[in-house]
Amino acid sequence: MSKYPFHEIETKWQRYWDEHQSFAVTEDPSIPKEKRAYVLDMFPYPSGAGLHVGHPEGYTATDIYCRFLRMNGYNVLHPMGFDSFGLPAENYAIKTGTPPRATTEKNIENFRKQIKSLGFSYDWNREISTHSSDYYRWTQWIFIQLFNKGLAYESHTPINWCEACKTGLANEEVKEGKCERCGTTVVRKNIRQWVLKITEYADKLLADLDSVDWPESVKLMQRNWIGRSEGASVLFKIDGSNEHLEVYTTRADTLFGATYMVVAPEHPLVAQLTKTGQKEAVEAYLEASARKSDLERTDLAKDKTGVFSGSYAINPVNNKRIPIWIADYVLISYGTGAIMAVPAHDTRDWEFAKKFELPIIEVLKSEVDVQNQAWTEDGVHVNSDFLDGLNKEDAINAMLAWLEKHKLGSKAVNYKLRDWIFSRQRYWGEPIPLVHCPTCGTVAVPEDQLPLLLPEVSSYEPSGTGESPLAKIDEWVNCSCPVCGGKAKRETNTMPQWAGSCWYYLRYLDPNNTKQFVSAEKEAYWMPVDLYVGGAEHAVLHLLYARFWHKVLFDLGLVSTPEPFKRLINQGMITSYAFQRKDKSLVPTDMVEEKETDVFVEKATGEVLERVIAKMSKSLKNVINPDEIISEYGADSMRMYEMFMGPLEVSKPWATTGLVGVYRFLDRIYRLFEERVIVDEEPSDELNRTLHKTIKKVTWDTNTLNFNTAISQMMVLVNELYKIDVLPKVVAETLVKLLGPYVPHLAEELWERLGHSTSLSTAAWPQFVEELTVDNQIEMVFQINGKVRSKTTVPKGLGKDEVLAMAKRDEKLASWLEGKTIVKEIVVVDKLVNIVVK
Ligand code: ANZ
Ligand code: ZN
Repeated sequence: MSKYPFHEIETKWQRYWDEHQSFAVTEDPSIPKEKRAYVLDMFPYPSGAGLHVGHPEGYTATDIYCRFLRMNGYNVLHPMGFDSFGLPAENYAIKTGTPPRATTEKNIENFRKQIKSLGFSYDWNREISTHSSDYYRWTQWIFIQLFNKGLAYESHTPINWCEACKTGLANEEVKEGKCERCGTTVVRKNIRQWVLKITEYADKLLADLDSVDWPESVKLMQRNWIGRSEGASVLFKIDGSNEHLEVYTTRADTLFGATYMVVAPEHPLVAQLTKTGQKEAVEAYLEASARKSDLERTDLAKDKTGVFSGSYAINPVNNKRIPIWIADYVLISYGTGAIMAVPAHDTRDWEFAKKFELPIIEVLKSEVDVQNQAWTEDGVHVNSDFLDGLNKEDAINAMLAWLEKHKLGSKAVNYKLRDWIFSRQRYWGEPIPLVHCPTCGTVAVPEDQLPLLLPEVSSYEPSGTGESPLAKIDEWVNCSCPVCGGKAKRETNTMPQWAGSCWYYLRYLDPNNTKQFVSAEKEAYWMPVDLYVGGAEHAVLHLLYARFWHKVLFDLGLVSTPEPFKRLINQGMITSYAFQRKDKSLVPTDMVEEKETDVFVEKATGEVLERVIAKMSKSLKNVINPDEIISEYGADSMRMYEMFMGPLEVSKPWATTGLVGVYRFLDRIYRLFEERVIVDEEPSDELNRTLHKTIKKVTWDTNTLNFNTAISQMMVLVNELYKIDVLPKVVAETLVKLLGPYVPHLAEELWERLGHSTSLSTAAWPQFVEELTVDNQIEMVFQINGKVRSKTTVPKGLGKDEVLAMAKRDEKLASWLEGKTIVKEIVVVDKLVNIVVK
């Protein structure tokens, strides 16, 4: 068996593409807009661990699509770069003293080499790294545009703080109360920070989701994160004072059931509401709740806590005096930070009322006793005066009208979305280009002084006090004010890692422009991104932040489309098999033995283990290293296997046996071309049909990113070719073209061997003839008295008389008809003829 020399082939063609700049792309004005495509991958963070198998999955998918589009006459932009600011390099610097720049650049080298070893058709002339000053100069410039537009402001409200990372975090970076990066429980800390007014774009961010072709799940996550809520703001007079307490409610219809009020511990009126006798209790309570995270405070399972303020409010609809409590299940950051509590119809209020023995009044006819449990569904209103008899929706409208008439309330809209906490108290990020001047206030660094370089430091340790390591460098911090020239100090916070990825897709369009972040012509030539592929974990982080910046740039007239990414696809996760004991604990793969097919036992104990699907992890020793796979089976096998595993969007377990199967398939193709004589002849009718069916299916499936089924069809064709001894040239060439996007190295090699001197990547995609792709021959069944007596193949759509005549001429039927009388003739077109005889 001849060995398939993938190693030489792959090295040869990677060098060829590099030398010939095969995938460098320019803005050719003669190509119309609909024949241009911008296909984007989520760029990687160059971690020390190198590429993992998840990266090539998305990258292969986009690469196949790009190569396919090029062969179909498209001008394709397909760039790659590195998201190279970020905490891991900095944490490594703290541990080892290696500067983050050195680590990052070494990692980038490695990543680039690994990515190149997979033969992706990137235009490497456009490579960018977010940590390079040529790049972050423009990240800083965009920040200044936001600052000048009033979209960046300094804030002192408590923020999420990770004690381990020693930095503030955005709400989006807090997952179930923990730091998204390190898992430490997030606490609240009062530090000065820079915040971006993403909330100003809440409505646009929500509305424009309807205009993009994205997975519904991602749109839903963004909608929920933005969390638009429609309700009413209602004013409650504070008894014995001229002040009002304003609440936000989605259930104005339940006002007659509001039996108490609650304000958040941070509410500005707390001090004023607290009566002398309650002072000590309130202060103790405020202190205790300050130590809790939002999650602990709002967790439904947690016991409700609170303290009475000593004050009362007047319920505007019935003038009843109701107590005002302070409780931390009400968040200061939502609505007005105060609520009217309706314990009969809200679970949290009900729990609170039970605990503190507050009255519970039913205002919707309930199917339960509201003294025993809250009724949160709809019902006819009761105990509600002018609302009695109305359902929820009508009652809300009636109450709103009443409130507006009496000037006690109005319609209101609220969002869950909070402004984006944008500053980090860390070293390895873009310095925020602002200067604090005692005379002029906070001013932006002038454009001609950008980039504001990140200074070299000797210690990367964050202070933990809320200042970045930059604060320790006096020569850097002390500067002169760009406005008045007086002594001033630089802002020492840095930007979060998300900043660089908010606009990188724009820099690829014009990576070397020293005058602008992107030229208007190039932006208009390519944008928006036609296809964006990446992991689902970015649904509300990167993808929301990038949309926000893009919309700001759009409003400034700096980009031409309101949305950056027209179509988005989330690749599924590549998981792995793991082995589980009866007690559900997992056994590292190297301690497992396959006794017989699909029977796995733990080596040490002999316990039979169940094979389950799990995330790849170091501890389970089931991490697949792409470098090893490539060196053992080749990049083409790796590419094709990852596409053959299943639909792009679903998560699927890695199985090396599957990879070997794909490798064998490629080996079979290689040998086919080695062993078969290739002749300039027309293929047989049958082969020609298989060929055209294959072209049709591969074209369709590649265009719709259904790569796994396209590969299956190519396998069908190759099997057919193994049945014949000589290979018609047109069939051989077509097969190579179809393989081109999938296994570009092998395909280029075979293309060259077929006598071509130019790269396959510029060849035209094969076309199919529709008639040849439909089955024209069908099997016709001939029956006598309902019993099948003969079969024959006939052209599809043959008329009744013709098939009947054929049946009567059929030799096998002759003996059954002889001497009989035909009483009936039944013909079902394209199916059967039944002759009834006596
Ligand atoms: C009275 C009421 C009666 C409510 C009822 C609900 C059910 P969404 O839909 O998420 O916007 N609320 C308002 N501000 C709050 C805050 N800062 N912290 C905690 N809860 C707050 O939720 C709006 C509802 O959440 C509001 O409507 C309010 O309770 C509560 F049968 O008012 B409702
Ligand atoms: Zn000044």
